[in-house]
Amino acid sequence: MLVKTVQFVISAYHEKEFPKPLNGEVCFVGRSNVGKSTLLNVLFNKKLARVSKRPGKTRSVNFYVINGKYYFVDLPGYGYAKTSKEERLYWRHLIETYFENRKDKIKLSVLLIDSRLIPQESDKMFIEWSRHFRIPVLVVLSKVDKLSKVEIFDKVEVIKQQFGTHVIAYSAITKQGVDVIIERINQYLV
Ligand SMILES: Nc1nc2c(ncn2[C@@H]2O[C@H](COP(=O)(O)OP(=O)(O)O)[C@@H](O)[C@H]2O)c(=O)[nH]1
Ligand SMILES: [Mg+2]
Repeated sequence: MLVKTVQFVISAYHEKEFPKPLNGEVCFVGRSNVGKSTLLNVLFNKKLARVSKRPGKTRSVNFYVINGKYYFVDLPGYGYAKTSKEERLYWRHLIETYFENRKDKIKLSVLLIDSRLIPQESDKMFIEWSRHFRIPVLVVLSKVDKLSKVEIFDKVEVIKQQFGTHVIAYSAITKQGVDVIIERINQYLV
């Protein structure tokens, strides 16, 4: 079991509110509505993170303490079309500050990509950013319950070629891929 205990710590709207780093953090990113909060709840095995029907609602960096010693960090969704330029710049700033201040503590960033959408420029940017900070990236293709086996296979190949990364096909509904995600996070945390 990856998560034995979990406590919500803070929704930080400003970097000044970030809690002191712990010696091992995993961050979760992806455009809004990709299924990030849902994945966190699957990993927590309880409904702690807020799941919303409408995209673009989370602007905060949410910190959860796992097993009393690690942070799981829910970063704000990026690249949502209806947000203003100022907001997008502020998101970027928040994430960049989080990375810069804690790069030695962040063991893995989990990037979620919606299997029904074309990968975004912001997804690519995020992978390059992580590489710059030498943070390993785990790419998770979300909501694959909406796709056929062939479509999933094709999508995985497209992402592999575009981003040069391994991809895990995942669904919160069928639980496909959950064991692999947990296994990979475990590997990086120890
Ligand atoms: N079909 C399907 N829907 C999902 C899945 N994961 C999340 N959702 C739905 O997608 C919407 C956004 O989920 P949420 O976790 O709030 O996304 P976030 O904005 O990335 O945190 C909600 O309506 C979820 O119920 C999945 O694996 N399959
Ligand atoms: Mg969310």
